[in-house]
Amino acid sequence: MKPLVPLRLACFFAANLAASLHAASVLEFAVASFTVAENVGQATLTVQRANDVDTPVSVDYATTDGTATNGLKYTATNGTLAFAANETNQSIVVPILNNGLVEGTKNFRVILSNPDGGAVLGTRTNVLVSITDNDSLLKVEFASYEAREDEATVVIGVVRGDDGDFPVSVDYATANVTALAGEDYTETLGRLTFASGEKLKLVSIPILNDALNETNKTFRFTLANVIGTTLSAQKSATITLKDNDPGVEFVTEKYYIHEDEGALRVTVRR
Ligand SMILES: [Ca+2]
Ligand SMILES: [Ca+2]
Ligand SMILES: [Ca+2]
Ligand SMILES: [Ca+2]
Repeated sequence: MKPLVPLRLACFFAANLAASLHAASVLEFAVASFTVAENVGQATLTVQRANDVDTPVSVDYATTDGTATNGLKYTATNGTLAFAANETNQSIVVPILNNGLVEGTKNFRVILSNPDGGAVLGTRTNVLVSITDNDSLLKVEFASYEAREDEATVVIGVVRGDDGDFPVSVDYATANVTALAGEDYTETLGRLTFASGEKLKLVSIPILNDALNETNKTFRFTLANVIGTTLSAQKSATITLKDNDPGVEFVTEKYYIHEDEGALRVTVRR
């Protein structure tokens, strides 16, 4: 009978130890992945605790780059979450950075570490945050334009497709194909600057008329050196100048004459 009391004590401590292990605060993210649009300002991530909620505990957190880069797509963030007694949820706020670039979805992680106060980490020790893009490409509005040579100008549209929160600028220039600058049109070049929110810019290119009967001629209009967004593959347009001058032609295709008439009158029309 002598060992009875120590055995009882041992059982008592073992039961208490098991209970306290079982009841330890378990800290983890509420979700394993989280999606946020690049223009919403911030991602708010919840860390939750289960089991023991009476004990004050804490846990560290830090972001780490995936395909998203700190300073470009989000702002690196770290710190310590302190759970007071009876607190079951804490939030981590990570600033998300908008831009005008077309880049697809990019991601980073937020990772928990160093649980303190007797807490342990659950299974969701990190969360993958995916940042969706909201921009599309800057382009020439149409791939081809037509104008008669006696029209004063041809007007080319340049359209931006990004969300428009930032200024965008791009170079433009004309180039000869069969139409020649100075003869068929006036060389036109410069840099367009879109203000925030401005979606469309128009470029007028002067057309030069002449009295020559010619075939239709073409020249190109091309964008380059964009800043603030991403340039489309549709960065050029072909402009066709349609001649408006009649040539010289016979009034009819066939003429008949008797061999004894001596002369034939052939009429030519301009
Ligand atoms: Ca954007
Ligand atoms: Ca973007
Ligand atoms: Ca003409
Ligand atoms: Ca002409």
